[in-house]
Amino acid sequence: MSTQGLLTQKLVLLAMVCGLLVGGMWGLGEAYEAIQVQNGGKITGTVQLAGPMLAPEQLQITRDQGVCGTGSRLSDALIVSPERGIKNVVVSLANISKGKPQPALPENPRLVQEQCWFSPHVLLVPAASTVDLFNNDNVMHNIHTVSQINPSINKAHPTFRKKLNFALRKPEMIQAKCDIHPWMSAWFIVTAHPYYAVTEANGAFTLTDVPPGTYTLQAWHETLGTQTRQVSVSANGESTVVFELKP
Ligand SMILES: [Cu+2]
Repeated sequence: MSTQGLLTQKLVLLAMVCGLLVGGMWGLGEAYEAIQVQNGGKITGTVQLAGPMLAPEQLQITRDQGVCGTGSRLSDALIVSPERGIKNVVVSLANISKGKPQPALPENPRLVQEQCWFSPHVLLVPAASTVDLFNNDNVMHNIHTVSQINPSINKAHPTFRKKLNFALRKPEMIQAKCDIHPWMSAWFIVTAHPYYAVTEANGAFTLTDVPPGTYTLQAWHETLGTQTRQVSVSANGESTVVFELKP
């Protein structure tokens, strides 16, 4: 082979390695295949707070008090139940390559702005979906995301436009803020597959129709970070996992 041919071959190889590295880092390139799942199992469990009890942060309401309220409001970033269950933790299978299809949604995933608050705080969005954003307030909002994979969004949401929408195409966890009301915060979890759950107020989660096998189960919380566990799922079986997140 000529020197030039060798060089070309090396460059192609380098490009492939870089592509794999970047793809692996962001969870891309691991194509998910939808199949009919038979004898799927269930993973249930809870996410709990370990260590000292934590109180939610107090957020000061500093603008548009007529609509937004006065004083302070408790953040919904970290909500711990009396039994130490943590709400709004995203629990997902990290390395699943095939399983049930993403469910057909009756309507677009929706995020509502009401009394200067985003609801829900954590929204699961199947990749390639359109998100509907509602302004139920008589004040202007603005949605601002800073993302790495999807285009960032920065849109004013005046009161005369009840609904805005935008597409989120690729899997990524994206924080949304309002530049006008800096206490407003929410998360879009754009998913490549349907094995995602957001924990309830008591920290509970359930994943269903998981093909039998061994998986890495991941729990992610915006301030407490990520924890993973290996979990085996048997045909028609139920596996239970308890995560303990520490500050
Ligand atoms: Cu706002």
